[in-house]
Amino acid sequence: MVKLLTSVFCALLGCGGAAAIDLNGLRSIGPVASFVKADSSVTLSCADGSQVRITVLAPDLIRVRAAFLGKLPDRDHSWAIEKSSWDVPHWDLAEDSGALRISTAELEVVVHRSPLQIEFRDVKTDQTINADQSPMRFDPQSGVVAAAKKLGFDEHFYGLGEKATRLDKRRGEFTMWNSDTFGYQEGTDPVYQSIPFYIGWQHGAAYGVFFDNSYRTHFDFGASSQEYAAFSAEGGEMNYYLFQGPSIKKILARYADLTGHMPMPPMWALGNQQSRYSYYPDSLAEEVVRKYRADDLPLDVLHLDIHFMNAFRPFTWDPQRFPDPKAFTDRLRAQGVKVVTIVDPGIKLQPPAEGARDAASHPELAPQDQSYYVYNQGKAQDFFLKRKDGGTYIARVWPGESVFVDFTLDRAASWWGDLHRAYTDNGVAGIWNDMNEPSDFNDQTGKSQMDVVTYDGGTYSAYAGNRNVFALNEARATYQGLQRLLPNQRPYVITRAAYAGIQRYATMWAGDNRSTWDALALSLPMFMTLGLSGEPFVGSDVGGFVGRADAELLVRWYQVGFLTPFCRNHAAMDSPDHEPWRYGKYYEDIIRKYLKLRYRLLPFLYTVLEESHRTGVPMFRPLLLNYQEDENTLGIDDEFMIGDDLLVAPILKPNLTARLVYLPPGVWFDYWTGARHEGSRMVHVEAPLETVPLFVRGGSILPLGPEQNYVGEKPADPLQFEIYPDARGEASTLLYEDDGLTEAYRHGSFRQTSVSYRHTPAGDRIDLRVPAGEFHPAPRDLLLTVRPATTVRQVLIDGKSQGRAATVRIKDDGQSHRIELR
Ligand code: MIG
Repeated sequence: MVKLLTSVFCALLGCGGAAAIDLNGLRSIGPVASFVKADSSVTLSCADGSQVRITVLAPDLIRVRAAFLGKLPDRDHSWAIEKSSWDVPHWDLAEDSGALRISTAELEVVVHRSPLQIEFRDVKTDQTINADQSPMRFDPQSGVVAAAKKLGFDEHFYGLGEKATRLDKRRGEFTMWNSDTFGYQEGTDPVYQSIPFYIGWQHGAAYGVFFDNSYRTHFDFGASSQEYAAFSAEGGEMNYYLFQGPSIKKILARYADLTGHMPMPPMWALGNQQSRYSYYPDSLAEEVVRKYRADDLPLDVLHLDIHFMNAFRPFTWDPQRFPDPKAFTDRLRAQGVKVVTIVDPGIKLQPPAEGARDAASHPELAPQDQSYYVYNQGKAQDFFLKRKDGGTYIARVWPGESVFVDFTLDRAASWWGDLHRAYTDNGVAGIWNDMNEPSDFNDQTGKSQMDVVTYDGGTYSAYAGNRNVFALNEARATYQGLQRLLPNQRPYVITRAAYAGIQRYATMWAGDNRSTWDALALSLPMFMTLGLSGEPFVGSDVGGFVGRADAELLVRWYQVGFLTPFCRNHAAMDSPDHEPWRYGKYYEDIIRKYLKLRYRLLPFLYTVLEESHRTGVPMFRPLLLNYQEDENTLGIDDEFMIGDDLLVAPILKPNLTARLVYLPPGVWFDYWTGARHEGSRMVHVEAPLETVPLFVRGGSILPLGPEQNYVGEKPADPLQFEIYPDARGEASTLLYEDDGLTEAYRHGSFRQTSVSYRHTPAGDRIDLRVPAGEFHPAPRDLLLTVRPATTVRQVLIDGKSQGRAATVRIKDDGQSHRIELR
């Protein structure tokens, strides 16, 4: 009975993780006995034979790596790390009897010799940022490693990637173990992804810790003690990076340097997307698109879920449901709609029938029941994961008994990438990676897979350290395959599971959420937290996956979704339909209004997307990220910001038509009414079902394009700039544009348009500067309007009078111009 109750409880709350590691049962590393200084590091030898290496990577980035009771291994490899060689910055080493002191321009690392405790200090403020509460610990039997840091009385914690909890993680306890958590809800832990990176905040200053260990890890932010925050792993190395802020944006930029920047996705990835489990046959899928177009609803992408495959065999098409996939995708493309297909990692275990052969060309369209080319090829080349005893690891997923590819094997990874020809040859534009925790119906805990080994650079390393990087390596293989198959096109990959570094290859969606108000509310802190963990392109199923969304919930969901990077309506097989039109015209009209606004905002959204690519700072942000010195923002996770300029305070409960909105310091404008508000206070805002409270930051200039029903349907002509002055009467923007599709942006083919505005006693002045970059948009007009005033004024362009107008219209001729309004 107890067992039954526990398992019901766990099914509801998801007790995928073992209980947190008890630090008291662990042994402490010995004191420092001697040390050796090298070019960028200091290696400590401890009295117990342990070794610790402290490496200076940048003035604000230090790596700590420890081996217990022995020397550090020569092999130093992590799938998460993009940049492993750094230009050594200037640093100094000083020592006294008590400690070694490593100092850079920003940090001092004090290594107390006995006991060995590491303390990081900000050299500018002379404050301790982060300090060991006790020496690093380990268990020689089990392989557990752990570190405990002093917990600040006012310390708050953010990050850890995909976590089904609120924004501020202080006093929380979390596990990383990629898990298929259907219908998860607040408190379920772990979920699909493992991003062992967090940010600590205290008195306005932040630091970051990336515990790069892909075993099952645990984080305890003061849940079990008032005295420490701890991180531990059930194996692998004690290996972490300390990032000095104090700005969170600076930490995220460094984290992106270390683990990789998100490449620009195609611009149409920002378009509206539609899915369900599953649309088939082809005629029904086309009916969905026809309905979108007939109802004047924007749509860029249609997703095909597992029923499009031939009996769930990856890299095939069902010959009855999709007899001519190329013609099908062509017809959709003619309407501006791209097709994304799901790819599951489970390859059906299907030895060929006697004498059966695979088709020489387009095997993906062949019947497969006698012979399945993917299984045959993988088997022949020995690409499937095995157990220690040499037997193939056989899982159970949609096709029945299935095998998984060892993505750490380069040849297997490139074979996997090339298999996507089955889709790209048939006009598929993007790939959706599901079930890649990997999910195995036989055992979702991973316990019965512990003897699975992975090639991993010839080490044949254990599953325990590889499960969490399975999806990362699958995404890498997929991304690189798409690069080869669609040369000079930006790959578009969506993943469910992940490890740190995933942003280099894939965008994400948050798996099997529920069609509930709680799930909608939970999605906000989840997106913010992902953004604070290096994943800028996020979203979850609009309307919710599991269960039934009613019309009100669906509308409110779109009032969040219309500004999430990934905006896709999706539903489970047994969930009622909830496409935008399913509840009638009244609701559909509201949804259309938000989808249209998303497309009008594309110039703005794309500019913020490029900022994410370049700087690692996410699109979807907690207020905290933009206002980290304002303590009022520490726990706000029912409002969000897109970039620096838009603030959204959605309605997250039924039957509510008004709410309180906290506005951070500065000036804010109600997007709908133009009303001006002073910040640093709560305002009460009306929010009937038609309206989501939406504010524009004073000081910003919002670029807007035309309404369109898919990306690229119309040129951005006229391109409109709405000017929202700050308290000093100033505003500015730097619009980013490129071709939206190819890699040319990496080589200078982009355009940055700078617009700035100043209010003076003599009148208003707007400056357009000569744009930077080599991308040249088609000829177009620019419209400039100062909000909220719409009064007609005398307009002068470069000193010449243009008559009177409320909106300035000017040719975008690539020259600089001075505009005066009097
Ligand atoms: O739950 O492919 O999260 O989006 O529709 C079954 C079928 C497996 C899980 C994904 C979901 C998808 C579904 N998949």
